Amino acid sequence: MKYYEINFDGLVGPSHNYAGLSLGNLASKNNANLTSTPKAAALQGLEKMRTLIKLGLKQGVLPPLARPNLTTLQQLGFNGDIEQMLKAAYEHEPALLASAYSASNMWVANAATVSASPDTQDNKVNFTPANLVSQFHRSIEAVQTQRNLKHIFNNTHFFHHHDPLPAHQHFADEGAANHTRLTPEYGKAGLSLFVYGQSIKEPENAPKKFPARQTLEACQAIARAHQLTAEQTVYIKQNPDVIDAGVFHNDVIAVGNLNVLFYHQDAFEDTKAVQTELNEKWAKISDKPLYFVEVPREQVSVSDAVKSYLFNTQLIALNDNEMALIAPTECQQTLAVHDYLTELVNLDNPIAKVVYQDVKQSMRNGGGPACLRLRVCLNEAELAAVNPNFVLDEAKIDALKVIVEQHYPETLDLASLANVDTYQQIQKANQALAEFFEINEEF
Ligand code: SUG
Repeated sequence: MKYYEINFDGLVGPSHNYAGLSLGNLASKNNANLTSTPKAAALQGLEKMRTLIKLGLKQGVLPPLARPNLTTLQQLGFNGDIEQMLKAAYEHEPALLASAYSASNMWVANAATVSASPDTQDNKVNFTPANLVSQFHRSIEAVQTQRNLKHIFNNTHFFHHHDPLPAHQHFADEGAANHTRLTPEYGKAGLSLFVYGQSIKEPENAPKKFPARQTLEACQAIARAHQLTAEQTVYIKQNPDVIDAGVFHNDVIAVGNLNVLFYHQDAFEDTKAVQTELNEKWAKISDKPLYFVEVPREQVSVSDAVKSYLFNTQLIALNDNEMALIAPTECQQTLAVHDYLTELVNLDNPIAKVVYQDVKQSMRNGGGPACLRLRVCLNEAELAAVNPNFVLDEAKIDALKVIVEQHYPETLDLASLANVDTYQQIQKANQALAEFFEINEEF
């Protein structure tokens, strides 16, 4: 049976704003309080989805979580009517209101870890929603994300849904952003690479400035729950220095797909050991070459990689022999990165093409093309079991564009979040999306 890697993109929600909420994410801090343009942000995301369809890939979509999250505000003791709640939260602490309003669920690379059915012992696609405990505004995503995933992948014959890991720093988990599948073919058992920032048992070996958002203990728990075999699982420690330089997820410094791992020389604590283990484990599953495409620091500094999001590119298969990178336009504008990419497509590896995509609105909050998508590997039968409302074609993209054009705010700043008119406009957009996706608005 044929297998596909399908990108499910997070649709940018109508409350997209810049609140500087993410410690360790340099773009989020640097652009705090900038005026956002939710309409432009969602349109940019939709155009990226269209690009993938035009390149011949199957494309899915995950709906934005309804915001503001009033349950969270109530839990924090903000009560009364809407107007009172919004005002009280804003006056007490604007960041709390911004957290309840955050559209951060658009970065669905952090929605869940997904294992493909050829890799799991129950031969089902396994999902574990990320608990996202490291950042308050993201920790409130897990409950709704799990509900959405169960609704979209709603067939127990094909899909196995696990609960998020316990909500504690010990098991801090940020989902697919720290998980990579290398495989000779989508339909064959592959290697699961779990990259972590720290082990709870080695606090001395953690980054000094910024939090490590993924623990080894979380990775191990997911591998156990998804019943991945030890021979096909590799745990890799991130270099703590790059976390302190703004690499808050592994997908800011590495990306892999099929038989290619594309990463920066400084990404991992011990690159040689990583290569050795991967080569050994790969040799047991395939005769095909495994490509390590390592970017030397002399050519691209960690700082340029973080600024341009060179590694937050989507590495996609165009056909059996060729792959392409979907890169943010910031890669074109960063000289060293552009020079590197021009050279890369002529080197001896399957990456044959770079497609530049404008996702600036998301980039300003530290989310590039790869943050905006959750990869799900599915065979034809599994794909047929997916709720079709979440599998896109260009006509559906056009219909979503109409909703965005009609209902999304042109601009938002933090003060406007406390305004009841803004609330009502966002509610209308939420309702239109709920109708389109046929989901309960409270989702
Ligand atoms: O968790 N930014 C997100 C960006 C997530 C990027 N995802 C991946 N690398 N996979 C984060 O830091 C900023 C929100 C704000 O500041 O308004 C934010 O949540």
